[in-house]
Amino acid sequence: MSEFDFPSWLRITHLLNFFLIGLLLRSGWQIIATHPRFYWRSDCGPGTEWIKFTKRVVPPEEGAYTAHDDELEPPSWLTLPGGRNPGLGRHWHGLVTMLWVLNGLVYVSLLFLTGEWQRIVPTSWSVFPEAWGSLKIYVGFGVPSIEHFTPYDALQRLTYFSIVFLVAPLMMVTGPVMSPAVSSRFPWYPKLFGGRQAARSIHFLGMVVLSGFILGHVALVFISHREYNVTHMVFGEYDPARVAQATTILLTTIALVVIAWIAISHLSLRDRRATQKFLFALLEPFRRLTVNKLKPRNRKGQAYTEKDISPYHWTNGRYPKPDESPEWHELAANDFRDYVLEIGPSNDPDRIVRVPFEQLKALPQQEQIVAHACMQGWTGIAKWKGPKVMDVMALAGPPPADAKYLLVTSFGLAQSMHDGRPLEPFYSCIPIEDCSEDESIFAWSMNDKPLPWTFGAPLRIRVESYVGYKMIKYLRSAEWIADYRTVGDGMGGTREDSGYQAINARI
Ligand SMILES: Nc1nc2c(c(=O)[nH]1)N[C@H]1C(S)=C(S)[C@@H](COP(=O)(O)O)O[C@H]1N2
Ligand SMILES: [Mo]
Repeated sequence: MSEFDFPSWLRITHLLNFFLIGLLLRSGWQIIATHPRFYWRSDCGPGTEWIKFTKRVVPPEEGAYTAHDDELEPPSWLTLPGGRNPGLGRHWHGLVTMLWVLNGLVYVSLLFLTGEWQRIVPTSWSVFPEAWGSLKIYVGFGVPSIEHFTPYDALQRLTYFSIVFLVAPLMMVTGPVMSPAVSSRFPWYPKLFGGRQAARSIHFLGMVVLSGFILGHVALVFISHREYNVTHMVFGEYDPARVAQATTILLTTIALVVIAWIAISHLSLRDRRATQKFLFALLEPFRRLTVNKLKPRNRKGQAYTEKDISPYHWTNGRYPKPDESPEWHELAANDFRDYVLEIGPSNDPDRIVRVPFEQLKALPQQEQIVAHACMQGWTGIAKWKGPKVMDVMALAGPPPADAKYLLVTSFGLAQSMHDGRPLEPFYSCIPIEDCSEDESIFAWSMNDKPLPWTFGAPLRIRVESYVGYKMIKYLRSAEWIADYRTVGDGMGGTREDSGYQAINARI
């Protein structure tokens, strides 16, 4: 009936695609659950969402309700891995993206190498009227007759072409906008899509189209010429004698894939630390080859201007409670005039250098209007000012020869821990190369005013190629260390220890 067969490479990449896309959707939904709101504007102001998946109302006062308070806890049958595990969801999304793109490249390359591309690439404008004809038949609950399927009918060809050559690439180009390393190196890139939130919304809409396609596609396999479809999918050829066998194999395969999707969620949760380490080890080489090479260029490119500054800026982490840090409150009572930044080594109090607030402000200052991106998905644009991290650290002398990371700690405790342990002081370890970036500063000013309490008073760190969880607020001390594995649980910071996130926060 047709010159096209269903070679084994086609059937294998198709099955792999089904398995992988399920993992992509499920880990994507996990990420959405951390900030179930979508915007076109980069402000993310409450009430400016065009769609949201939560009924919670955000009070207009910044900091009264944190993004962390807004997180949902999706079930493991629906998302990967389920629960409040955005860190693991993000690792999975990254890993599966790479596998899915690789599988897609194999599929598309073979499509062109074998000449089979004509099965899905329309070669005549008549595909539009013909597809319209098919659509009318389906809408009337009919099925186009079998002669049209050579091997696909016009509507199928048009749909498959759009999914493979339009929707999938759109997902691939909007995904990297979420990476602060990418968008601070190429500030023009998010603008191609109307900003980071618009790109995130487009990514979301692409997901909706893909999900709708999958549902319709699977349904039509069974509704429209089932015998023809199932034997092709399973055996590679139409064989009326083996329809029952093909149907059984197909349904069993679908059931096994669904079981595997859910099993992977449960396996990931059995030992979250092991999952975190396993996925980190697989992803880190890729990050080293790509995003690690990108240094921010916001300031030079003047990515944002005063008028872009967000009227509402989400927050995460609250200022210390009085009983958590009486010290911080004492300093706050006097507008932090007596604040000093302690520059380690913390194990040798005699060698700690105490830098008074005035001295920090007297160093050369750097100002930058930049987008802060939380790994949950929200952004806020603000103007930050302060001395460069390396200039401040130099006040205590050159870094020791074995210095590889800057350990920064804060006053008070984390707002919450992802694994239910008692609250710990918020800390982070930041590689020395990233501290040396042009835009890495200790900020004491936000939008031309001293840092408000909510946003980290009196001092916070900014590393513009990172998402938010590395940018410690309420800074108490900073010290060079040789190895982050010697601090806390040894994962690189509070969110890494108890939220299973990655020390490399460039995506
Ligand atoms: N001390 C402290 N610093 C912190 C946090 C925190 O919980 N405690 N949260 C981090 C996270 S996850 C983000 S996104 C940013 C949020 O910064 P903002 O509240 O100024 O918007 O702060 C980071 N720094
Ligand atoms: Mo965050």
